[in-house]
Amino acid sequence: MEGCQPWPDEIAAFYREKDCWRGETFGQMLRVRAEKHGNKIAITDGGKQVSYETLDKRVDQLASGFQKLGFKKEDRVVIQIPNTVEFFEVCFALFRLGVLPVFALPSHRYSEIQYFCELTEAKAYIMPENFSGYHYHEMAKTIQRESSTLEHIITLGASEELEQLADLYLEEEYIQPNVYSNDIAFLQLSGGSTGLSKLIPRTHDEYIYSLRKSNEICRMDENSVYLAVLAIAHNYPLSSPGVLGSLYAGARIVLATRSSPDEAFPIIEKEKVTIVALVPPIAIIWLEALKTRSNDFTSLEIIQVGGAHFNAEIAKRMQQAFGCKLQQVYGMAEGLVNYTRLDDPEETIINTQGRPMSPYDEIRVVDEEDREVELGEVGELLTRGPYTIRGYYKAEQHNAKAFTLNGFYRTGDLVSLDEAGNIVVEGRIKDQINRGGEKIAAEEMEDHIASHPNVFDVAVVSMPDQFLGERSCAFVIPYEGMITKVEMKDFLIKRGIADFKIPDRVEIVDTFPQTSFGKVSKKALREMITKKLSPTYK
Ligand code: J2J
Repeated sequence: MEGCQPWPDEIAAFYREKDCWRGETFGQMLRVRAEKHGNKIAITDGGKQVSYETLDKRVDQLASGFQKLGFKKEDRVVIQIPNTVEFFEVCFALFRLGVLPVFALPSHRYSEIQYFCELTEAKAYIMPENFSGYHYHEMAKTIQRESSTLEHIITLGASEELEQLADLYLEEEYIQPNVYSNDIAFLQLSGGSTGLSKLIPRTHDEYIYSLRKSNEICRMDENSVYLAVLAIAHNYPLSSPGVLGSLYAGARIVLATRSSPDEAFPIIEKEKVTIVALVPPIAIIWLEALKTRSNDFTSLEIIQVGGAHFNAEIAKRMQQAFGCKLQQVYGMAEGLVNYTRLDDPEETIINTQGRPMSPYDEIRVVDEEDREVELGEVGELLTRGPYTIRGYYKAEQHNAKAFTLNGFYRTGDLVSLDEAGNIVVEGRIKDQINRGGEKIAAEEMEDHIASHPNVFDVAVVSMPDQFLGERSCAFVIPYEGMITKVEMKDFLIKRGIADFKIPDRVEIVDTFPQTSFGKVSKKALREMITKKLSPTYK
């Protein structure tokens, strides 16, 4: 497909020969599950229960409606759908037509959605009427007015002006195009480090392989009940093993839209949840909340924690407090996912981020000259394998830097390996802030902030935070006087930027410290703000 790097033939042949890629597609996978599991419940969404059979049928009805709108194979559709049944109906309807969903997050706003629509030349944008206090319709209309490709704006809610998803479930037959397992199934978002998020093309073959391996490691089967509290468009709750792994296993998904103990704990008890995926800040809240609750957690077998650094002391307490297995997950939307195994020694589960899920994952830990470092030493992690991309979507120039000549993805993460091959994430070289699992590309925010009329120069860095691990701090050199955090926030909200990216702190300075090459020293800026925040952080 245009803009996507094809897998080299001999490598694709190798992964097929090794039975990693089995020729399955998502559309067909759901059909097979529906035939097998019939009226077994696939998704519980509040009071709503949807069986495998019903899901499959609704997906066909929607595919018929989408085809009638003119959606064709290889079209792109930006979807911004919270944790609801519609997420699955829309995704699988698009999969069956060979149309690519682009997975925006509910927290994205004008600037992100507009960019995804423009970059992918999206034919449609599907969003809720409102979610978490935000109304999406006005933003959608503005984006459509400015776009030359967006033919359809489809709301999950009610509207007289916009098309309504509810009207698109048609009983009519539709023509199912040939969708092949090596076709691109969707575009996932990268956390981003240089400029705006890059888009990640994933094929049916490789993504389904990652689900199968995840299921094996997490022992997912028909009896599993997966609770989704994180936004399921994100790669981690989507695929590690996440909601798609659950469907692959014939398990049941329970959807929640909030991760608070008030919402999640009673659900775990009532629905007899067996596995849940968390990011570290939520794990901390759950651990604290346990002190004052008496919910029954006996069904819970695995709590996964991933997406950002997880403190070892808290990991230890977590495992004891919930009386179930803790699993650390270190993954990336670009591919490679590492898990601690359920039968690993406690030391490994607490102190490491696990090891690659596939025997065909290749990892190298290298120094600045791409030379492998000694075992136990820290270096950048490079990886390639049966479910790690070979290039971003429409990003040739960036790809030349983000991948080695022989196809290894440069993760930008600093790691060390132990003797058993477990990875410990030690830091990163990419210019990104990991705010409790939500990724912020420093450069993207710098570009936004630099457009403020009173900003002469800006540098965005991470600062330590006990709860989120990191927060973002913008060092600003103004033309004159001051810029307050409130002023900055108002300015950025008006530009339409996801809330989590807005700097948590603004520091006004006269100059930036420089490296010996005359570049802004972000290391020195991080040290400055860390020192200022002491005595909490030494
Ligand atoms: C430290 N840093 C981590 C961890 C990710 C499973 C789990 C997570 C993601 C994800 C994912 C970390 N400790 N346990 O896609 O399928 C940081 C690293 C990594 C980046 C990727 C999955 N787990 N990270 O978080 O694409 O810096 O995917 O390169 O959002 O998050 O972010 P993302």
